[in-house]
Amino acid sequence: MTQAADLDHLRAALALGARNLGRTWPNPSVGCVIVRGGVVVGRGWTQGGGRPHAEAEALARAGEAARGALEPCAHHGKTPPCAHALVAAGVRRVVVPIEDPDPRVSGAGLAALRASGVAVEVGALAAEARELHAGFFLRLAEGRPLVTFKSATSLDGRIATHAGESRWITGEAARRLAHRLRANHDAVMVGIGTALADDPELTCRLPGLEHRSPVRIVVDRRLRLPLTAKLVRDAARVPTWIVTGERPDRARADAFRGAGCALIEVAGGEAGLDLGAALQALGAQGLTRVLVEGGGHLAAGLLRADLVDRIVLCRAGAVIGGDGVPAVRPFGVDRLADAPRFVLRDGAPCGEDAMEVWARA
Ligand code: AOF
Ligand code: ZN
Repeated sequence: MTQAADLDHLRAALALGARNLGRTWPNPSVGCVIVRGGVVVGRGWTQGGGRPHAEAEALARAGEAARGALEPCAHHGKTPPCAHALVAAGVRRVVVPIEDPDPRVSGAGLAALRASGVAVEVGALAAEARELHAGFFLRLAEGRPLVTFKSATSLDGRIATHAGESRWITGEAARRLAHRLRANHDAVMVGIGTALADDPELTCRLPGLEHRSPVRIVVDRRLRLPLTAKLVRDAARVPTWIVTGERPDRARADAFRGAGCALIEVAGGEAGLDLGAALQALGAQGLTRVLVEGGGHLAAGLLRADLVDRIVLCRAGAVIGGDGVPAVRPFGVDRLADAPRFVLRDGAPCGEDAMEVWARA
């Protein structure tokens, strides 16, 4: 029977797992707490690059009764499987919210534990765990990363005035939130329009979290990004991937590669790149969580193709009016029934602004 104390430990394990979101892809970021006589004797979470696993980390700090936050793996990868390690350590009872959907593990980790006489309980806090691992699950199920569109807008959904002035609509707290989001995503992606207009760095510049900058991706069908762009100039330090059309100009492609950028070629006609194919290609690279920071054309394309899973909005108490630049460009919604729908997951003040998190209905 899962008890109230188990739930507390599971919550702690989920919070430990959340620490390394954005750093473990293609692996999930798992947390594990080892409990002995009601006392936490070991805590662990998946390490950068996906290994060691959470259980191995927690066991290294030892204990006798375990509560983990995902089914312990059962396969032999680069490290021995966690299920065996838990048995060998004398763990008597394992509490996990969800089974691991990875076909190498699914059910086998729990079966291995049960076969060794370990009590196994599955299902508590399953919704929370599914949310934590939503990117990992989606990539396994559909081959693409979870897509979160983030925007900082006026009350009426504008990101700049008609004259192009955009700095700053929202305040300092919203900017910090944006950098935290960069830190817990595998990659941050913008369209070429934004890359040209803003010359962004797209790094995480929170004090102490500079090493958590994600992969930076520009969707640039015709390779219009200048080689002098900040994203290209420091591509050797922070990975920069350019999603472009098929058979790009050879010399230009070589110049980008020479500067340290990776090129990902996807199909697409005059209407633009096939964004579904682009996301499949990013999933094939191992990405599980992509943060889209705009601009309005990329957001519209993704929404039109029903490829946006979460929206994080920071709204400032300013009204710009209809001649301002919209966060989302037109994407051909004629009937309300065709509008992508989202449900509110979270909402809170963020400094002077308001923060909302929406999930695809
Ligand atoms: C766990 N604990 O902390 C994580 C797990 O490539 P490998 O050998 O590292 O294995 C990757 C798979 O292991 C991954 O697809 C997922 O099923 C599981 N991740 N399992 O017991 C962990 N990160
Ligand atoms: Zn493992």
